[in-house]
Amino acid sequence: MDSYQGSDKLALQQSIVHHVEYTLARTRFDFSKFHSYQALSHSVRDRLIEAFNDTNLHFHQMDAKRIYYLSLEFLIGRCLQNALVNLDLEEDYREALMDLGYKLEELYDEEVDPALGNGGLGRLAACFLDSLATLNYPSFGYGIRYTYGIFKQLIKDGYQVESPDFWLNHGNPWEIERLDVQYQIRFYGFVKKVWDHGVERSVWEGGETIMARAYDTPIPGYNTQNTIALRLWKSHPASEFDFSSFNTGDYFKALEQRQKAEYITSVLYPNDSTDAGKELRLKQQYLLVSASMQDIVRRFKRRKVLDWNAFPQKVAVQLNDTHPALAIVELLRILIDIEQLDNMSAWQIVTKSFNYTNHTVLPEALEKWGVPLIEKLLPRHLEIIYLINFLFLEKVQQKYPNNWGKLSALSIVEEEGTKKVRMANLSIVGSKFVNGVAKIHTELLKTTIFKEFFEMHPNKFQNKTNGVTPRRWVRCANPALAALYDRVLGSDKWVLDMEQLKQLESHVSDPQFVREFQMIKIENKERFVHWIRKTCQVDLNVDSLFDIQVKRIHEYKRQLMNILYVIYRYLIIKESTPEERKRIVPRSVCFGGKAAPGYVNAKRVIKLINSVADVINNDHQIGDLLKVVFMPNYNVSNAQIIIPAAELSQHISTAGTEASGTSNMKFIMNGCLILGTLDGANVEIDEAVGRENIFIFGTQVEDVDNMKEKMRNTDPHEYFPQELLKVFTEIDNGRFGHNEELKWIVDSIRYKNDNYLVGQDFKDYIKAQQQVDDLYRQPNEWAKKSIYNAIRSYKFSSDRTIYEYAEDIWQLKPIKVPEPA
Ligand code: 26Y
Repeated sequence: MDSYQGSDKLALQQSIVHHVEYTLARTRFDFSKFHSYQALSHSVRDRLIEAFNDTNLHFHQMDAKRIYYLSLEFLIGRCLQNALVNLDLEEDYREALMDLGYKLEELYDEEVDPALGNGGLGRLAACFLDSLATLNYPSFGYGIRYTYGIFKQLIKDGYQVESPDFWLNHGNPWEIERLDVQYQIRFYGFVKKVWDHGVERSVWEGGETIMARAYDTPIPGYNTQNTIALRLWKSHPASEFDFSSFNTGDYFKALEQRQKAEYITSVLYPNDSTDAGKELRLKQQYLLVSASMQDIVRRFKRRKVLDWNAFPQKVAVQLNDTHPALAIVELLRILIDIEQLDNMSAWQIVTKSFNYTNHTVLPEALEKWGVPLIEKLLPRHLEIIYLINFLFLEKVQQKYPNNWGKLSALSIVEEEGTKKVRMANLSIVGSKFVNGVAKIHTELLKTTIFKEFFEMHPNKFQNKTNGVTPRRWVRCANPALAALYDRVLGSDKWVLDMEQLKQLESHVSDPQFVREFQMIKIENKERFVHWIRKTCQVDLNVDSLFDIQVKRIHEYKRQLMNILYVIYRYLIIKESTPEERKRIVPRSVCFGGKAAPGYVNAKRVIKLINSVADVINNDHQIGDLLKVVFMPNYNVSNAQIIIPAAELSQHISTAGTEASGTSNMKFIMNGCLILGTLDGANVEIDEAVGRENIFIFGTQVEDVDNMKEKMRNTDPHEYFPQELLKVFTEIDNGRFGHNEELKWIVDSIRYKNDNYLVGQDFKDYIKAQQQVDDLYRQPNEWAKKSIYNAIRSYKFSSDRTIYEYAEDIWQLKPIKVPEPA
């Protein structure tokens, strides 16, 4: 891409050397690898900022409608390579650095991985930003600049140990601190009613105020000047000092107050399923929505004429789950209390501007905040929530007179026990459109948790199947595959239009093409082996089948079923005759993922995996036939090494529990076969790649309730198949260590409820695993099927997803920023 500063080799070298001297204050003869990374990043940052400024100015001049993606999480991963690839400067910088004695790839590893998210939801937000920028949609991401991202996972003695992720320790060249963009945020206090020209008005006063300050990370699109902002808020003390403490002479107390303000955005909550319900988390949510809505309103008010009715034509807000749902209430408060609109006009504007994406049907993950907490922290917001609920329940009453069942299901306020605000109900009522993240998930929303809402407003509900960006997940993570595509397709246009991969269908019968594809997989496997040796001190055999399950550890995702099967496989090998051994397909089974710190069963699964790995990897009889690895600290950067090396990846949640899954999409894009259940996006992957190119097993969603019923009514000895009982016995007998916890995790399905149907699905899982082995014995057939996965993955580009959001939900058209002259 063109730059005002030039992008020839000499200009790039000069800019790097300039930053060594003037940004880092080093001499040009004395700088380390890390310094080179820093100087390089600053040089790239300069080019990003040019495009960023052009973009902001152009959107302003065009009075563009913008989409604002509000999310408590953005898992963007490393920025340097992504920026170079999107700006098309990777080759130029590689050469420029070579002369200075550095290898670009080595500098990539110097960057910390910003990990401001838990998992799928946060990573989805990051892929969406890449697509929004690439497709030239005027847009902003709004989130929180946590001082500590998701914890670093260490494994000690087989157990997960959490350590803080202070990612800003070495500075962050990718952000721009905006000292001039700050908003006041209030907590606690009281609501005063005042009469103003015969109208009663509410004034929220008192309590504590702090400031939210903006930090912008420019997000470049691929092959376009368009560069959008990820605007993250950090809490700061209000500039006024706490004079009361100060005057009473309590200087330290006054300073302490200031420090408390910074605490609000200090840490990301590491839960991704059970709601923490903590006051600090509510403060984080409110800080994000208040700062963002103030920023959006300020931008809207900069238009030439102030016409509030035009607001929905200029603003579309997307709520990434219910976490930022208070934005609905905050915008109402701003419109009613500050801009002095009447209630009904304000409500009309709000309900035309918001949309809500749901990411789960699991009841324990649905957010509810106790009324007493909201009343204390946000007294005016509670009043407004009651107002919204009143207006809405009036409509319900009109439509279904005296139907108490409907009223209690639809109400925003849950009356049983301590009163609670149901954030999903608030989000649905306040939104124009509500969407699920995969076909099966959206159908479940309509027929289960949001049934009553769907019956009342069928047109509010849409499906938007998730997607992932091919820039990071193919072009950056798998450069060799990208190069093959470039060469065979004659250009890099596929990066922007994944449907071009269809043209490769005919090449599957070309042995040369298949061979090249296989070679790329082998090289990626070698890179992975090297990385595993370094990080886990385990030697993997490159010729073994690389079988991978990486995702947050959860009972519903059934990592337990995977490791129990590994034990079963181990026992088979142990019992096999020399003749049988020859036919056994060598496997390397790799797990990765974090458990929420308070999730006891998830942590025990990690311990079980490590205990099993210890025994199997050190059993000399087994050798290369089976290896088990738990890869610590699964994150975006190591996903970029793991995924391209995978041959089989497991997505084996109980049907109806995984909303979509997104790594399944990354794996197929990299030519990996899926072993999975008909759950989440697997259902659509199955349709896209064809049943002959995927391993599907397990109970289907419509049978899950019956199977659970059966499980509850059957004696464990009859319910669990022999193959699994045998595995239980080995664990009981201490084959993997005499550790009570291993027994407890087994007991959690054996004597409690096997709610996720591990026992029910185990036999079918074994069968599917045998099909995997059978296919792997025919390398050519395996390769062809993996190619079909890669070239039929185009539907799962986040470009397709974002285009659908823009057309069906946001009514948004692209605006391309002109290239510099
Ligand atoms: C309320 C709080 C504790 C909370 C925080 C984070 C609750 C949930 C989450 C994160 C949820 C999440 O990551 N969900 C995943 O979203 C992906 C993107 O849509 C889906 O692919 C995936 O199936 C879903 O589990």
